[in-house]
Amino acid sequence: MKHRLRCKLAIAIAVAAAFTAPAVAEPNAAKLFAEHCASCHGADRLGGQGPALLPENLGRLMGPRAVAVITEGRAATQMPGFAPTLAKDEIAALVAHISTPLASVPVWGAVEIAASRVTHAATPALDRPRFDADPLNLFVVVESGDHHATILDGDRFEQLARFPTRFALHGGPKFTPDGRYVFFMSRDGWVSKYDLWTLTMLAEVRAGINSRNIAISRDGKHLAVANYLPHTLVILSTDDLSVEKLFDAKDKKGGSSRVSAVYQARPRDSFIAALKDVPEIWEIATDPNAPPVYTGLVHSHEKGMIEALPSSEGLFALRRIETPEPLDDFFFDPPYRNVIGSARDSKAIVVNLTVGRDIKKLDMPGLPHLGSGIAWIWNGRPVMATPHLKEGKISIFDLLTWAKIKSIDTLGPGFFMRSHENTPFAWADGMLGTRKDTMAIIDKRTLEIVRTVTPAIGKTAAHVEFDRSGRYAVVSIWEMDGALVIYDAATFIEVKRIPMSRPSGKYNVWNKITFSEGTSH
Ligand code: DHE
Repeated sequence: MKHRLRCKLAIAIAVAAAFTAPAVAEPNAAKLFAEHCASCHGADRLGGQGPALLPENLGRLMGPRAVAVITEGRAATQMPGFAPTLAKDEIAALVAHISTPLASVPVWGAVEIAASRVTHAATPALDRPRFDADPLNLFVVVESGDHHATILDGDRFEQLARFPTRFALHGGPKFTPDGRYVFFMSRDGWVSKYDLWTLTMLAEVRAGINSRNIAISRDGKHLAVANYLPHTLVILSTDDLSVEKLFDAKDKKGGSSRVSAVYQARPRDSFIAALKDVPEIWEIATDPNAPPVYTGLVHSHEKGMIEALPSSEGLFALRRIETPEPLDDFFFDPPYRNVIGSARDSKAIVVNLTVGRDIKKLDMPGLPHLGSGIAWIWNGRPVMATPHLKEGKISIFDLLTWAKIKSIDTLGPGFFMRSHENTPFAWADGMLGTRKDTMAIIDKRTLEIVRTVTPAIGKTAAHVEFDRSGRYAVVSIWEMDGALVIYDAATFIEVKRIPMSRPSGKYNVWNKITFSEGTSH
């Protein structure tokens, strides 16, 4: 009897065990992060090639939006979609992980920046470069594949120097007005000063933990660094990279913001900064004699006397321009009177910098890449053209009426568009589409595509820069075993091919220091 009872009990336990679902292990977020995210975003989540992944840096990219980005990837960035690799609960765990504040975010103020400074070499007094190539027709090529930069003689297209850079440079390097020094910035905040006359790295400083881009002042004396982390805009002396000024990026109500980019507005002798999370654009004087911004109360025609911001004047005087919503990805018209910035809901907003307010809202579907826009004169009128990140189109706008003149269909969405004042053609890549190996060449007079070139079948073609005369167009094959392909800009015939490691961007000294029409500034 006892034996039968024991048997029944054993069977009952076995049956219960069989029907109890095995304990499901929770995904290990930290391990997943280390495996899939750390190589780009940093093991400490403080950023590297990708941005820092901290709640204070993610802004609008929290919750479901973060799930969507991890699942599908992010257009126009290096962020891949993880749908094929990660399960839904793993993605949810990662989102929870990156939404958790760090126990402590490192302080990165003027003291830390100064302490990070590294001097590599002294600057010799020279009256000419130590080589015989034209110093104003050099190309600086950023090779993002193995994190190097190459200096090319732009007449012979021969290498003068090649050297390692910091990890993941981003944005255009910036040149002093005489073309002697070039400054680079890495996404993890390092700013490097390189002497193009001696082909030597001079000094470096870490100006931020996660940085966006740099701009140089009109007189070449100051370098502004836009930071996502911390929320600061740092101004360095170009002489010795010491900190001259550090702005906490806060709007007038105290709301903190990432600084998404900073630009030199040459005719205005100022820097213009885009704030990602607050509805303000900043203008910072780089003229030591800049007039006061506001003092005390000012008069408004609509509201009578209104309270103004604290006054500031002279070098680094800060002017805040309020906008209807935060704006990003800027295009400036050539006189720097107006800036167009991307807003939400497929809109762009035109802000007049002279009067300091928004003057127009434009419909801009298909995610235009305004930062890559170019301007020229068409039929006597100033026009701008911009590629779109989500549509195979180039849109052309009249810069006086803001009316859309034409939409040109291309083989796919692209990232960069470039031209030069001495060529009637503009070149646009299609690197975000299925025909990523093509470059559309548009006649700026007829607004028609006149030729499509394919530098290497199946390989990404991107980013064009011209030599100083506009005679040659230089295209990147954006692959680890990539190359620069040099075309005759009039006949579109290839004249030379130079192997390089994912040459992401190339910058001609003359075009940059003269603010050539058709290139980035
Ligand atoms: Fe860039 C320039 C912002 C992703 C390569 N990119 C710029 C500038 C800004 C910007 C504001 C202008 C800087 C200047 O004038 O100095 N880039 C952004 C983004 O917000 C975006 C979409 C998302 C991000 O991750 O930051 C982005 N950019 C990329 C890439 O994924 C690219 C293709 C590869 C990479 O290296 O990260 C890329 N961006 C570039 C390059 C320039 C650039 C090569 C300089 C172009 C020039 O001719 O001046």
